[in-house]
Amino acid sequence: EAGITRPKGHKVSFHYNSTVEDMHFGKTHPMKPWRLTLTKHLVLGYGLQYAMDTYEAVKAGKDQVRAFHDTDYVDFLSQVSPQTFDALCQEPRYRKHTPARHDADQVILGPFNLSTSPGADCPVFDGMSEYLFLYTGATLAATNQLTTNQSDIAINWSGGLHHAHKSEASGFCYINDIVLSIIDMLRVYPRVLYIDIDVHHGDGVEQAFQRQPRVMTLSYHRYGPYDDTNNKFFPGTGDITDVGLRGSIGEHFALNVPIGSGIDDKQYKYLFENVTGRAIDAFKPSAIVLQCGADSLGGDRLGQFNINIKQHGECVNFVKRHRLPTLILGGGGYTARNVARAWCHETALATDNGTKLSPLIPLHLVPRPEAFQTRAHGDGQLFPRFQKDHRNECVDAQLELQVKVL
Ligand code: ZLS
Ligand code: CA
Ligand code: ZN
Repeated sequence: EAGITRPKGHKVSFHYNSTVEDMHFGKTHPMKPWRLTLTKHLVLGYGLQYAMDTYEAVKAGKDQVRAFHDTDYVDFLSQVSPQTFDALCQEPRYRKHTPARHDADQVILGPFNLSTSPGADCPVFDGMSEYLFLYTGATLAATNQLTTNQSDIAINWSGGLHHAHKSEASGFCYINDIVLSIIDMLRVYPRVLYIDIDVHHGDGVEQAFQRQPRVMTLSYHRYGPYDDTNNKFFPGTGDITDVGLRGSIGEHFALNVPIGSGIDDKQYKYLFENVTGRAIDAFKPSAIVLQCGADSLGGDRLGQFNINIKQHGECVNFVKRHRLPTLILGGGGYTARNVARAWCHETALATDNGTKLSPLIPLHLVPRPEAFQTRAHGDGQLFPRFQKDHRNECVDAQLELQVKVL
């Protein structure tokens, strides 16, 4: 069986910082950053680092985040922790952002839709500030690789947080790294197409560019009431009639594909390839941002679709065939072992190694601790830190994959 090779006609970069793995949104919270540990270990276990350039991400600067977000919100995010939250909320400049309100579950919310309650979508947790600025830094570094022509495809599985608004966290998203990336891209590319295959509507990105005809947003998502209550599937927007701000020059530069529960591979493929293909033909993007939320997979803890890793990856392949500068981001994904399988597979597809992932993990490629030392960038080097605590889980995921993947 052929080993992992570097892709022939294009260059791929991979942006990551293992610090994000240590974060915990809370015991019962569905967002588990350790899914990124599993992903990293599968990627390294298969030797995919040799097919691309891996870069250790650094934190984004506050000034960079202000390109989209409100100054007060950025300052708050950069200072907040479970320890500082209450005192910060008392500061006069933040009080105007703190209307007395609660969420649909009667959880009390602080400023910017943040809360220290474990029952909140957007909790304040230890190390949160570092986590937010790191995933954003990774996306901006990946974007820079593309805009400076140093990579053709750039990957950040820790990014893709599509619900965050200008001055409000929403749906597990605090900083909208996607919007920040597209703002950077617009300095170089005439037109950017944003495609979102997360099971949720990419509302934050759509809203940010609702008046911008140089950005087309296209989201595929579960839409509609999902049980016998009146509750809508989060965030409740993204109807087919939603096409960008009416009367503005951005009208018709947003596309939405609302979908019922249980969609299968064949149906998804039909929708994705027809709509995306026609959007690309009509809009003629200069670059593409693809949000690969893995909660559209069957068996996801929050999602309600029924698509397999194979079809999820076919979306990546379809986009890749257009040979445009492409930023590949993560997003949702709440059944961690499947998230890791999907994103490792999609890393392989991006590097033209899609047919080479044997379901039998080559054991000599399981990363050894000494392999995790920092080396100079640019020659398929490995990540510098080894998370001892996570090692067993990761090996477990690899063993499980021998049986199930593809
Ligand atoms: O796209 O449905 C909601 C909003 C609520 C119900 C949940 N409560 C906590 C707040 C009010 C109406 N929120 C969704 C957000 C989904 C975000 C998806 C992000 C992305 O994949 C991109 C990363 C939601 N669905 C499920 C939950 N929240 C949820 C489930 C279980 C829990 C535990 C922790 C917290 C409270 C109990 C929570 C949220
Ligand atoms: Ca979506
Ligand atoms: Zn989602």
